[in-house]
Amino acid sequence: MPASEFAPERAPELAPADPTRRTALAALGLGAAAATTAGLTGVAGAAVAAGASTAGAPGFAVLSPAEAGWNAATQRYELPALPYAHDALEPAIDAETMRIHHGKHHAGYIRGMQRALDKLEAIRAGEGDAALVKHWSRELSFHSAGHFNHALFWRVMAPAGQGGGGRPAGPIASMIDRDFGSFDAFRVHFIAASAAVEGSGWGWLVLDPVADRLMIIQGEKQQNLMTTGAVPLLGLDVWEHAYYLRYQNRRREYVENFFDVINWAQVDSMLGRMRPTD
Ligand code: MN3
Repeated sequence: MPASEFAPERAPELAPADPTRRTALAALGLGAAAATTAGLTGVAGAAVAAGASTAGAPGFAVLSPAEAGWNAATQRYELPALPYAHDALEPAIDAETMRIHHGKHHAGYIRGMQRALDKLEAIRAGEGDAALVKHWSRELSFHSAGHFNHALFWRVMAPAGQGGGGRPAGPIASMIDRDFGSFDAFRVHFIAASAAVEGSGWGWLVLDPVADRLMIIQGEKQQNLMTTGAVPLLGLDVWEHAYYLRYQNRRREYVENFFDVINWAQVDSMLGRMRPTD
């Protein structure tokens, strides 16, 4: 496809963009396609608040811009700081794993996401290789989902006994009881689903906002299998880089110990952002 098709004559009219729109599109990373593919990119699409003006808008407010590392001044994503020390989740998750996972892996997803955004922008401007749109689009999908997945992951954990572990309270507890039968039944199901992800991926507790119902699903890689429209509320990274230093091949043990550090108040808060009438 010739580059000119990526630089339609009317494009300059959109450039000055109202900042809200620009922020929303940038936050979603996928421009106009984002609205229909938010669920597919997953967490990438659904997890980020698309600018302050849309607070409370269904589907786009699980993470605040600050939680997602969005710098409105530079219009770029940055690595959000961990809300606790590297060793704060011991013994469930060791400090060295946290240091590498956050400082290297998560940072790498953000670099990959920004690189893809920059490359696609260049192609739209006629400066890049238009034949690589598919490549950079795949890169964007993978890395942006990787970024948002991790931004959410850090937030849904807290040190054991200091916000982490125990049982949920509030609306999230009521919904878990309603949709899974009991917290214990939910726990067994979530552990089984997370432990059984094929290869690298995630265990997810998501809200189906249409049925207003919770579901447990699996994600492969960063975004494959993400259900359309699903709003992520609780995610567990089961890539080997998330647990191998401490657990080696014992993924199930890691998944079980994750329950010692789940920050249920945060999960309940995110549910509330998506169901503001509660
Ligand atoms: Mn990871």
